[in-house]
Amino acid sequence: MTTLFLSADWGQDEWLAAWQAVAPNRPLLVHGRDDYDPAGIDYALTWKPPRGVLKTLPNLKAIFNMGAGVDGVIADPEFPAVPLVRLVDPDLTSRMGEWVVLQVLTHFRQALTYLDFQAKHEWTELTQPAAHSARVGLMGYGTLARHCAPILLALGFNVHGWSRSPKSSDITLHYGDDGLDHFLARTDILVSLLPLTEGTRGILDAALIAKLGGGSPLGPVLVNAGRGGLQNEADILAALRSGALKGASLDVFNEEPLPAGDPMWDGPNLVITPHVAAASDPEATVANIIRQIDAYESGQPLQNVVDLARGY
Ligand code: NDP
Ligand code: OXD
Repeated sequence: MTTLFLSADWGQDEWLAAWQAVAPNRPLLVHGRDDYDPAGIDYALTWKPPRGVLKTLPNLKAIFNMGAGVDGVIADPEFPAVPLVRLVDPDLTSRMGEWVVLQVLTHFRQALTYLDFQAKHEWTELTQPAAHSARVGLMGYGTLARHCAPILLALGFNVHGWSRSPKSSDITLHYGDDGLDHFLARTDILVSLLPLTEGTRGILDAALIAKLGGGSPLGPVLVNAGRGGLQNEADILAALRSGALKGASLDVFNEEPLPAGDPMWDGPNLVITPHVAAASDPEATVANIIRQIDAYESGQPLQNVVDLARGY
């Protein structure tokens, strides 16, 4: 059973080393490096695969994405009719929890202002509200957000969520287009963990920011680790400059890497990280994918298969 590594973006070396460590007996070939017979490829390992290549593999049984978000795979207009498995792994999930909590606390505990004071050698105490006075809204309440919720609750925040479909949950959950305004009006710190689909593209814009609750003196704040395509960057920058947003943390951008001359770099009270909120660890990811392949080959169904009609 041969697997093909297909990524236009992620360096192959650490992935090949991880594969060798975890599955030395399973052949892994690299598109663009190795000669291969397309008919001999059983599985593909993808991250933003070059367009048109997947459809040239006639005996492909499944595609395993090395990340959680699959927008970079299904963007291929010639995407073949085989199951696409997205990454759901405790290592990635827990990294996202760290990043989200770091950003929420950075803004809520006014860390940027204190760093600014420190740079000026200034000893000034700011009024600090208690966590229970702030409402954190998790936009997208899937694998990652469900991990973040109990951590934020344990810190004392009020936490609620928004998803596409109704579901039972320990926290108040709003859903669908009808539930969005209600959710936003009750949110001081908005954390976006949405996938990029036709239903979510550009959703984080001036109109949405205007609907965020203004109940907390430290809000509203926007945190986005979903995808850059969710956000209107000009709107976010304007909102930071006008004070309509008190702060923001963005891990993802419409264009990555964010160009050196982009005005976002100098946005006030804006934390920028270079799409590192929850990086896929090669060893953990490869071990996860090999477990899935083993189970699949022993007749069990694949887990975390993407619903292509929904787009996530
Ligand atoms: P899931 O598929 O588990 O969850 C997605 C959530 O978004 C679900 O709750 C879903 O609703 C909701 N959703 C989707 N479309 C809509 C919509 N139109 N309206 C309202 N809610 C919607 O994904 P994960 O939690 O695993 O990951 C989320 C995203 O995080 C990934 O797609 C990826 O883009 C991003 N990501 C970013 C990383 C980084 O390092 N920056 C790392 C990993 C992931 P429902 O529950 O009803 O289906
Ligand atoms: C992912 C990512 O989707 O790293 O896993 O963005």
